[in-house]
Amino acid sequence: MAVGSDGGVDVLTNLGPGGFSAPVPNLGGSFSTALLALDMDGDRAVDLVRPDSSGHLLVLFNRGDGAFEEVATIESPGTSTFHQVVAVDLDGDDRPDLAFSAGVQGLLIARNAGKRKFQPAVDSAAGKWIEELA
Ligand SMILES: [Ca+2]
Ligand SMILES: [Ca+2]
Repeated sequence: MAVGSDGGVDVLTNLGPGGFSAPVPNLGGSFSTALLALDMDGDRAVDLVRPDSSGHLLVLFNRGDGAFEEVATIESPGTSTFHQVVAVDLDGDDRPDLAFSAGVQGLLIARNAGKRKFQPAVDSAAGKWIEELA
């Protein structure tokens, strides 16, 4: 289980029925307002997506042993405020893309280019305040 906090993202390992380990800081150091857990690279290991406080969206790829490595940093020019992040395959290539609401910045879309790479975020709702996504 991953938990966003003011210190970044903490990871609690599932120890079996009814228990988790103590939280282990994993790539901490910046504030997380939204957190998404799913397999972004198709290796069947759950990865994490979270914004930092500097206007970047970070994709932390699961090494397969419960630890995560930050591999992809998606720039989102002009904003440091993220309200919500969702993943959905927007272009039908079977790779989840990322959409995130950024308040006055609108709706930003970052397409998954495969091989742990993402295209730069594009504002898809210029001039509109977007806070919630479904
Ligand atoms: Ca993965
Ligand atoms: Ca896609």
